Amino acid sequence: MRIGVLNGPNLNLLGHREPLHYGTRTLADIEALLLARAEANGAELTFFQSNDEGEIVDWVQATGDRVDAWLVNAAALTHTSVALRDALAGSDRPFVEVHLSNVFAREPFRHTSLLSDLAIGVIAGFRASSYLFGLEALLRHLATGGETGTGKAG
Ligand code: CA2
Repeated sequence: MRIGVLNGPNLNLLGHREPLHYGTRTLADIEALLLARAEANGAELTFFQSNDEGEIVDWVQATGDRVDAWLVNAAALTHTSVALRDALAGSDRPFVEVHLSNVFAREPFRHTSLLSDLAIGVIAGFRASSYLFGLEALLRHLATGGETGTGKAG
């Protein structure tokens, strides 16, 4: 299984600021945790982070044919980006949406996601572990032929 791991704007700052919301691990720490878990499950990961919406859409377009699924923390683009929504839908690959923080315990504008209804499922609030739970959910979804979640995007 090949999985594209997408991180949106400002997540390059993880571990350096706002630990109350986002924990103390850096993005590199999270990628290392994911790699170890993926390796144990025979999965291959491709990582991408950008602060630029257009670059993210380009990456999804360019990578879609080479992955089976996505693990997505779109950060602020979660709440704003029709372009990313359309790119993920257009990739025809299932995805799990993850968030470090519990977005529903925060400002109202973070309660809306333009991605969630296309996702197999959403995991929020477990800091770095959200990514690990998301990866496990995705691998289980793929291994069981899509029996978990709605699988609307794939
Ligand atoms: O909780 C999450 O994972 C979020 O996707 C993080 C986004 C936020 O806009 C979403 O509502 C929820 C923000 C990522 C910003 O990351 C920073 C990390 C350290 C310092 C500053 C920003």
